[in-house]
Order: sequence, then C-alpha cells, then structure tokens
Amino acid sequence: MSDIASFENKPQELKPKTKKPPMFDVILLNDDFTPMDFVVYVLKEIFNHTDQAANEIMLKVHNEGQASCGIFSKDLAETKSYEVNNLAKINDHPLISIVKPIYD
Ligand code: TYC
Repeated sequence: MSDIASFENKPQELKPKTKKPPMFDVILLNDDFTPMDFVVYVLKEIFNHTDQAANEIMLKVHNEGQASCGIFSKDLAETKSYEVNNLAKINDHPLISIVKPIYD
C-alpha cells in the first residue's frame, strides 16, 4: 500500500488538520469626483492589472458602486488598500478602497 493510499484511508480524526490561510478582498468604491483615468492608473500601478482589465474594473465600480481589485493575504490586502487610499489622498481625490474578509 502506498503512503498516499494509507493516508487517505485514515479516519478523519487522525488526518492532520490543514487550514487554508484566510484571504481578503480589496474593494474599490465609487465616488462622483475621482477622474476615471486616475482610477485606471491606480489599478495598473498597484494591482498590476492590464489596461483592459483596469478599464473594466473601473467601469464596474462606476456603474455598480463597487468592485474587487483582487484577493490577497491580510497583510498584502491592507498594504494595497493603504497605497490606494494614500495615492488618492496626496492627489486630492476622494477615491477609497476597503478590505473585506472572504468567508468560505
Ligand atoms: N465615478 C467617477 C467619475 O464619474 C469614476 C470613478 C470610478 C470613481 C471608479 C471612483 O472607484 C471609482 N469620474
């Protein structure tokens, strides 16, 4: 019997408990003042989206009120959200992103 087969045949309570790390969504919020070009720039610079993806995400936020920029570990999500909000602030735009835990 292979190691894998014997592992898979073990009762549930004897298997090591492996837990996936919690993941976090960075969500961009709409406002009436931030220029569309600036939002596209932020999505390309901070989230490494292509020009096409950045435009699609920006339009989704504009039309629906919010959209995900990407899913990350807690640290990375908080860093990217801070970078968005800081870049907006120093450029005098009201653009805001928030971080939300993903429950599965
Ligand atoms: N609604 C903005 C405008 O009409 C554009 C915009 C898009 C602002 C996405 C924020 O997260 C945002 N200029």
